[in-house]
Amino acid sequence: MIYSPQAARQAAEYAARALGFSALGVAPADAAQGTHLADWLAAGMHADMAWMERHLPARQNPQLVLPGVRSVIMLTYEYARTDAREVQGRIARYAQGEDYHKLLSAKLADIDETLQLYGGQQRYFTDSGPVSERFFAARAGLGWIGRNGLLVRPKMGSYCFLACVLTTLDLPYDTPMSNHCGKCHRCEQACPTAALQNGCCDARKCISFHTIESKSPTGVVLGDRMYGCDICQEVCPWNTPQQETEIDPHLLMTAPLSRLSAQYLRTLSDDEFERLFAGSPIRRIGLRHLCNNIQQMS
Ligand code: B12
Repeated sequence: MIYSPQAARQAAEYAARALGFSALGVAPADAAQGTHLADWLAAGMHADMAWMERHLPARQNPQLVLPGVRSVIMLTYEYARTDAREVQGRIARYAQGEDYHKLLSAKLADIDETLQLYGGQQRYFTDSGPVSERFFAARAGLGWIGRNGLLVRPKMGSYCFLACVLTTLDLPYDTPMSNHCGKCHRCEQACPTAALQNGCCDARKCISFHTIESKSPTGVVLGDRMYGCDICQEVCPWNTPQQETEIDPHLLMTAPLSRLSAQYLRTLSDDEFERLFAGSPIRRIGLRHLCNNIQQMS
């Protein structure tokens, strides 16, 4: 089938906007990633996330994920910028509402269908596949990789999910933008466990890792963080919103959860936990891990 690359890209853009994504950019699938990820793994900074190691070849070569891939479409989706918790025990903003994997996958399926009309074959992920999403988002011109390791956007900051659609279509690419962190080191200085160094996040020290991914209590002092951590984003000057943003209501916290203190959550039965966290990303870690986190809070 003959298609115009511009028309296919435009169709993807229309779909993305209609589905609530805040931006779309395109990177060449063969963009050179350098040795950053391999170095990070060699230094053991992935802690016990063995899956990161297993997927190294695919992460470095999208051809192994989708043979014939030519373009990587990167998308951003906004989540809440404010902390909805009114009581002790903080929850990372990205996890305040429904699980984004499910929410965004349905939208990505829609973009896939749109591109099929142009003869493309696609695979799509949001934090669910062996694709270096930050790397491709930066390469697709959506922002730069900040000292906190996150994709930072000039007007919108870093509070967003990334999602990707790998496609066999050869779409027009975007130009990367320059890094605007300048001399600011606030994120590195504010991280209570010194997890950030030289633009690298050492998961072994990161509170987010310890409260979400780690399989056992780790002895890291979590402060008031019960699930995830946003400290390196809260102090980032680019997160002072310069643009009004509408947040998908599915990603906002329910009233009961905003009011239940960490100490109360520790007393939940298995059934109560399942009901309160149904559909939430927090459900994945289970009640025991949540209780361990609460115990480790200072
Ligand atoms: C593993 C992982 C984690 C781990 C490890 C963190 C880490 N920094 O890697 C843990 C559990 C700790 C974690 C925590 C968080 N995560 Co996380 N995580 C991931 C995951 C699955 C893989 C990231 C990865 O590959 N890490 C390895 C490092 C080495 O790779 P990298 O930092 O992405 O760097 C790549 C490029 O940026 C580039 N690069 C970076 N710096 C440099 C410098 C040079 C010189 C060069 C050449 C290249 C280069 O090279 C690397 C390889 O391509 C991604 C989803 C995905 N599939 O990509 C989400 C993802 C990165 N996480 C995300 C989020 C939201 C978070 C948290 C904010 C959650 C929270 N509030 O608790 C924290 C933030 C912690 C932090 N400051 O990084 C979002 C980021 C959105 C954004 N705006 O950037 C992602 C993209 C998920 C998503 N789809 O939305 N995460």
